[in-house]
Amino acid sequence: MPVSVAIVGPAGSGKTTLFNALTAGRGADGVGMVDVPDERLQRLAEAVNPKKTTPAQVRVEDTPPGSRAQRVAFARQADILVKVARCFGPDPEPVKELDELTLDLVLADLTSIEKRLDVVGKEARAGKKDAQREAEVLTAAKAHLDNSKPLRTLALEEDDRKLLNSIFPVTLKPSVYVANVADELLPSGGEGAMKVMAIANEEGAPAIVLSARLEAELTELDPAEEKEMRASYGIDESGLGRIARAVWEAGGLITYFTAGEPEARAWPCERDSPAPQAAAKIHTDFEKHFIRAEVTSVDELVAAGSMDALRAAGKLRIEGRDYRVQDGDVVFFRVGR
Ligand SMILES: Nc1nc2c(ncn2[C@@H]2O[C@H](COP(=O)(O)OP(=O)(O)O)[C@@H](O)[C@H]2O)c(=O)[nH]1
Ligand SMILES: [Mg+2]
Repeated sequence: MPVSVAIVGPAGSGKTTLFNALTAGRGADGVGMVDVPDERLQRLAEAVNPKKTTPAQVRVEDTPPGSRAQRVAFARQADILVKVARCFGPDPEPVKELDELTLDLVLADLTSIEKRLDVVGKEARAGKKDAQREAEVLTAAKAHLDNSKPLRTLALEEDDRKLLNSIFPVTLKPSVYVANVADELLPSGGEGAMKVMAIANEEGAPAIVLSARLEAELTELDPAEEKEMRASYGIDESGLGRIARAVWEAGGLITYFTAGEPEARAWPCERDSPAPQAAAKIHTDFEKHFIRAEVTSVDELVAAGSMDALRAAGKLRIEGRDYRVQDGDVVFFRVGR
């Protein structure tokens, strides 16, 4: 399953424009699969010369028109939220508009928590095992939401956080903030962008400054023109590249690679995943049948030219099931059957 990203935010903030920029106009009905640019995969492919090169993908969705409830439901089905704030045009009010967005999401979680607390509260009073702790966590979460704060900013132990999963909390989702600014304010973005970054900082969420309209226009140029145009605005990386990195950071993801003759491929994976779990990204059976991982780095593989050459030289690290796969690892999984 690819990582799924929902573009959310107030009306007129540039969500659809950003969607078109990210999908280079190839999305349909507000949904698009987007290849994540990664120079490491390119270098690997040049060295290994595989038949096929497969980048990591994200599924990007634009908020469909609809009621507030529908917009919340839309946000709820995504893994990661990209929150777009309007910092261009007349009288931008990014703080007010982002607060309103947060409030919509907070109210949705509050409603779910109240319903759940009704049930769990009764169970706790009846002495049902585990209900006591869940009721406590829900009560703390409710108090936090009552203060208009997203659950993201409530300090919770991992086990307690899991207890909240039953309500599918939308304010617990990782977020990336996008300050959508007028292109004359690039690259810094000016006052509006500063305010958006301050909001992001408070939540420990990454923030990006861009002009969605400029990004959309840039997708229509050939690479050389695009690069030159970007440079004239003082930007050295595409909006897509920057958003992808922010999504990885917010979502706690890393990328590892496989590089064989048939295919060189980038695999998104949760940070700190043990090797068998990382292997399951390739095939679910790989987790159960995991034997060992043979590991190197992109640079070493590029220098050697192939996994086989490194193996023959005894330069592949052998790692067991406790190994945590790292960002940038190139891995060959040995699996049994
Ligand atoms: N100046 C400027 N206008 C933009 C930018 N991004 C979007 N817009 C304009 O803002 C309006 C609303 O954009 P849209 O993407 O439809 O917003 P949505 O309602 O959030 O989907 C459109 O007229 C866009 O052309 C931008 O970066 N700069
Ligand atoms: Mg729109």
